[in-house]
Order: sequence, then structure tokens, then C-alpha cells
Amino acid sequence: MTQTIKAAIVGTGFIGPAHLEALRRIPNVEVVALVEVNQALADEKAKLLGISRAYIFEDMLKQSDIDVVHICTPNFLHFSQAKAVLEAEKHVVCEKPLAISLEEAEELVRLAKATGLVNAVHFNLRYYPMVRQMKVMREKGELGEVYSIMGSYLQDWLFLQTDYNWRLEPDKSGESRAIADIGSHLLDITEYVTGLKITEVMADFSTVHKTRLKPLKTIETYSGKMLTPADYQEVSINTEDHATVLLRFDNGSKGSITVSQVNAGRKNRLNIEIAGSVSAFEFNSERPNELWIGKREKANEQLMKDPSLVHREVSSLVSFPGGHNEGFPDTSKQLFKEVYAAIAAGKQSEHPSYPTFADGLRELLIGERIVESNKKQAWVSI
Ligand code: SOE
Repeated sequence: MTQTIKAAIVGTGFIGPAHLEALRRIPNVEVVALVEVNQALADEKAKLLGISRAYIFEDMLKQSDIDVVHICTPNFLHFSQAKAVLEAEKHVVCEKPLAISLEEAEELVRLAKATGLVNAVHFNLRYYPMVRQMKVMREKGELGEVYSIMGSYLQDWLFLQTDYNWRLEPDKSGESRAIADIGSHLLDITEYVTGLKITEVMADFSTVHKTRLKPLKTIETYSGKMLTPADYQEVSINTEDHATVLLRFDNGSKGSITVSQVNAGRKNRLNIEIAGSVSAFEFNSERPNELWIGKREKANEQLMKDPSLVHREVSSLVSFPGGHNEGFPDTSKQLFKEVYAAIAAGKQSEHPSYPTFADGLRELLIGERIVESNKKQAWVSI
């Protein structure tokens, strides 16, 4: 009989429950415990989400039956918690960014390697079937030599001066915001799909709201409209709402990305356009079941996600027939399927198909160089 893999999830904000939902869709995996900052909150969330056991972090680590821990807490906790999980000899899936400094991420990569335990970072957007389709098409020569890359990742959840979240506080989130939070996904996809490495960056940031109005009382997400002016405190903001970065790649080609968390109407839109010598690709995460393939000598193509139309190497990421749309929650499921196959085998795969701590470190490195470039207003090498 196949043994059930037992998981715990640390953090129950936006993304913890998304991990839970995805894990519930994978056979032979059971989320047995939820972890929160205090026992009362852990109990409340466990009840709400239908999980039998609730702990604070240290008590969860002592549970010998828990095989794998998902870290879904604010960024500043990722390093200490991932380290403690590895030291407790449990596999670990960590949210991005892997840490808030390069040194921390390097230590985690070293530790993970020494233990041989499965380590993964939740760069889930790689798992849209059409993203892998672009990668496989490129590997098969259907893109040709990469000429240029143009990406953007736009959101509007921090559009208003009254929009507030822990990500606006550098001690919790890190020195960079838009680049670390959403630019990291876009840069990860850029290197993943093209197989190229970014060698130099030139960045220009802007903070649209130099001050924001922080609610003085705890509010449930989306209930901010109930507050009056007296309920806010004005605080200064020193992380970027918007950034543009010019990129140079190791094949000599060039590109750029723009990220913004203050673009009205763009809810969560990653867009990437890659121009090659054979064809061009465009993918937009708000229409994830489609891939535009640009042609010069014949009509352009619009590929719809369909297990019989994508390349064979992509079909494992497609769970439903054509026309049955798959989206954001499916990306985590597909990522976890690959990670849990390694967990079932008991160790990190030799050539993991999933994003690892090394990929998390790579994104921190690029992110740090981008921050440095913005400060110096100059090109910086990776
Ligand atoms: C918030 O900006 C956020 O939830 C990111 O943290 C995620 O990684 C991205 O998927 C959507 O937006």
C-alpha cells in the first residue's frame, strides 16, 4: 500500500490556504497540521479550514510523523523557519522569496544540499501549461535564436494610498517590494523559458505613494472601505511601487521588464513576449489557456491548452480536456505533484524539474543587483 505523506502548513494568510487546496487535490498526501503565531489563532484557522491538528511552529517541528513543511509566512521568517525545518530532518517547500538576503539564501542552499532533503520554492507560475509549452518549443528549435524579451507584471491591489499590507514594511518584506514579490516570478519564467542567463541589469524604480495610510486597527482583508480617516496613521514608504529594468543576456540579446502594483485594472497580469529567429511567443497569465505564436511567412497561431495539442512533455501539466480552463490554483497543484514525487522517493531529485532553493537563491541574486542598479542608476553585473 502506498504510504500517505503528511504535511504541515505554516501561515494561513493568502497563500497558505492556496497550498492547502492544491495539496488536497493530490493523491496520498494529507495536510495534518496548520501552524500560526499563537495557539488560539492556529486552533481557529485549523477549525475553519478543516484540519485536525494546530500548533505553534516549535511544537509542530517536534511531531515526528510530519514529513514535509510548507512555509507560507511573511518573507522575513522564511530563512529561520526553512533552516529549522531542514534541521528537524523534514522536507521543505518555501514561498518566494526564499529569504530576504543573499547570505541567508546561500546558507539555505548549502544546508539543503548537505541534508539531501527535498527543497522547493513556490515559483508556481512556471506551471501554467503554456509556460512549459514555450520552454519545450524553444528546446525543440521552434523559437530559434532568442532576439529579445519584453515582460511585464502588473497589479492594482496597492493602487490606493489607503491600500496597506505587511509587504509595504521592509523589516517584514525586504528591501525590494514589486521586484521581489512579482518581478521574481517574471525573471524566473524568463530564464526558465529561454534557457538564457541574465548577465547585467539597469533599473529605475519609482514609489508612487511616498506615504500611505496604515489602518490603526486590524481589519479583515477587503473590509478597508468601512474605515474613517481617524482610523489611519500616515507612514512613509521606501520600497518601489513600480520598476523598469533593462536586461542583457548571455547570448548577447537584450530585453526589459516593467513591474507595477499600482496599475488600475490590472489585477494580476504577467505578460511575456519573446522574439526569436523562427517565431515569437506571447503569454498572458490572465488568459493562461492560450499561447500566441507569431509567424512572419504565414498566419499567426493561437494555441489553446489541450492535452492533444501541446507537446508530449507538457501533457503531465494538463489535467482537463481542451476548453476546460485551468488557472492559478492548478499551477500549485502541478508544482506539488512533481515535488511530492521526489518526497515519495525520499530525497531531492538529481535533476529536479521543480524550482529548488538554488532557483530561489538565483532570484535573490538578480533582485539584489536590481536594487543596487537602481541606487547607483547604473548597469550592474549579475
Ligand atoms: C501578491 O503581490 C501576490 O500574491 C504575490 O505574492 C504572488 O506571488 C503572486 O502570485 C500574486 O500576487
